[in-house]
Amino acid sequence: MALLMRSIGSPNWMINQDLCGGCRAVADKMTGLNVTGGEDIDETRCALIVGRNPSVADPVQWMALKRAKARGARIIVIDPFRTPAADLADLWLRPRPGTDAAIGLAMAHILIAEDLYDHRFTEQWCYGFDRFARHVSDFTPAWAEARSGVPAQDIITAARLYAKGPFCFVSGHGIDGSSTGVQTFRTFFSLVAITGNVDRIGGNRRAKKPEGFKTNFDLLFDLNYRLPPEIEEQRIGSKDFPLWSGPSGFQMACHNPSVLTAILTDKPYPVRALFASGANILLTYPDVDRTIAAIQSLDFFVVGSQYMTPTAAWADIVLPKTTTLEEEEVTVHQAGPCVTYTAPASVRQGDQRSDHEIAVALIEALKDRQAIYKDYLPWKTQREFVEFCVSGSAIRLPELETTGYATFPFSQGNFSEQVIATPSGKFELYSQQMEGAGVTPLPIFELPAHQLEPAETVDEFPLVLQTGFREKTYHHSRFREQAWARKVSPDPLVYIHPETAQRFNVAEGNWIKLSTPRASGTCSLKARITDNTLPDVLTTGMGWWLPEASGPEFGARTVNVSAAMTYSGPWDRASGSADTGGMACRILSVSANLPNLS
Ligand SMILES: Nc1nc2c(c(=O)[nH]1)N[C@H]1C(S)=C(S)[C@@H](COP(=O)(O)OP(=O)(O)OC[C@H]3O[C@@H](n4cnc5c(=O)[nH]c(N)nc54)[C@H](O)[C@@H]3O)O[C@H]1N2
Ligand SMILES: Nc1nc2c(c(=O)[nH]1)N[C@H]1C(S)=C(S)[C@@H](COP(=O)(O)OP(=O)(O)OC[C@H]3O[C@@H](n4cnc5c(=O)[nH]c(N)nc54)[C@H](O)[C@@H]3O)O[C@H]1N2
Ligand SMILES: [Mo]
Repeated sequence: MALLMRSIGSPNWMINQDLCGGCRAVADKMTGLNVTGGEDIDETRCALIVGRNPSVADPVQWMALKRAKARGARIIVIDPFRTPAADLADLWLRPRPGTDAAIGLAMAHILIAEDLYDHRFTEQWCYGFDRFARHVSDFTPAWAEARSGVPAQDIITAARLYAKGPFCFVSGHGIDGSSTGVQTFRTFFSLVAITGNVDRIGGNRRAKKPEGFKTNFDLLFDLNYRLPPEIEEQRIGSKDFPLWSGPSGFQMACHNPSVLTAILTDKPYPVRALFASGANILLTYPDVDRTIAAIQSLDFFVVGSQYMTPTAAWADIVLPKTTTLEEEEVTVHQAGPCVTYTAPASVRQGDQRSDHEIAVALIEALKDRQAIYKDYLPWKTQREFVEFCVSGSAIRLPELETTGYATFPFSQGNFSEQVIATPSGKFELYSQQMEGAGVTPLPIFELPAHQLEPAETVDEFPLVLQTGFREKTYHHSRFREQAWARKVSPDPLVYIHPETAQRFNVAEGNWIKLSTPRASGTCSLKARITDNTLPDVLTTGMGWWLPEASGPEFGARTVNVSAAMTYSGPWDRASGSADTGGMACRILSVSANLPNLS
């Protein structure tokens, strides 16, 4: 999709990573760690799980964690919600939403104050340790307790457990998709770095791949497939979020909320057409009203999807797409680590095409109209592309097809051969690239959105909203049209603490209508009363719509939590991410039944 956009000369490719793993990815790159996905849980002695609900979100990781626990590894969980992982944990820290960075900094404080860090590793491989050590000397566990609500003694215990190592950091969306996410991730990545748990057995492995293998992600940066810098500089978001959108940014993608603004205001320049594929943006971008307004104002809107979603319902043209079950793919898995081959598992029916085929056919059609800047998609079929990915490596596709996976020679701790991609060539506790982009170079604690509100707003919006809590039944907005899934999980739930329920006269099964500051819409969710969630914290999922309701909205403005959220800031200074949790919120009304759909 990115190469299709480049082929028509547009630098404006959007991806929903700003709301997903974008904060982690930026922090990972800025520190040079490059460890995302490389948790060596099977060999670890201590796993620190922060903002992750693995029993739902990642069953393979969950099985590894249970195995680790069974062989005596320690599990520490940081999560405001009581998840199965919290029940499994030896130590469960329960912070107020969005305050994790305070805990990370205080753990670093203890590791340094009690001399529990790795001297040799920090001297040889970390940049800015002295500045970092001075910086964290103020952030005592008592300071962190005041911000997070987690007892200082528990933070000290966590730091000491962790120091025993080998230790591995397992993270999730609970601290990502947030306006403070990059700094929060940096505090925890600092722990990984100063204890030397990088590329060590039982630690966090750096991303590796077979020699010569090319990934989709490599192509984004490959100079053979790049637009000229003067075009890339015009990417929307490039100026405000250079680390994300700029020509030397990490993601090579737009700042999505600013694209919506461009559609609505023509600033910084008009955007008149949009092609949405593999994303259900009406439901998964915050502020459903505004997304609809933007879509409605476009001259041309195309959606690629395998079924009619609320996003597709607004399109001028819907292109019927295959699902991954009908496509083939090769992927590098850092968790293995290995390369896997996925064969099409079901036969195509009817007239449908993959994204690759759609892109190739569009480029051909546009060539006839002289509308192609340069053809950046030389692989005419998915197969040719898969062959290209493996061609430079020792892996042979026919063999890979038979075995399904291939391991590759892999060494850990090879720091001098596998260079660390930072200006200093070391893991940067003090990030020079962030400094260059005008972002605080040392990890800091930033107030979460709900604590940034002025007192009057807090009076009006006394609760905190957490969204995106995953369910086994669904994948984001998918499967609501499947009868079996709706039977298992029929309603959009919101978890509410018994005390909060009493305070707002909410009974089990009532429908709560809620809103947040600066959002234009509201959302109605069905109450489930439980002390799994903290008092005053409402926890809910995401992606809800009702295929049985009337289109084109299918209940998107009624039961989808994004309708009650804003995409207009605050934004993370480095990644541009908006908040999917930690917002102030209020209960507008409580009723026995779901209010009328709109
Ligand atoms: N079945 C299923 N699996 C999925 C998905 C799906 O939709 N369905 N989606 C996939 C995708 S794309 C993603 S990104 C992942 C997401 O899955 P995870 O990474 O597990 O993220 P979440 O489920 O959003 O939240 C994880 C935990 O973070 C906690 N949390 C919320 N706020 C905070 C906070 O301020 N601090 C801390 N420490 N914790 C907090 C929540 O209580 C929750 O227990 O799941 C993937 N797997
Ligand atoms: N409020 C709130 N919003 C969030 C989040 C949150 O926690 N809270 N989480 C964010 C996160 S982490 C993520 S990852 C995003 C997810 O956001 P999206 O990616 O928009 O979510 P999906 O529902 O998975 O939409 C995928 C769409 O792709 C199409 N599709 C489905 N399966 C296939 C397939 O096999 N092949 C192809 N080619 N297309 C397919 C369908 O049209 C489907 O609707 O949402 C983000 N938005
Ligand atoms: Mo995600």
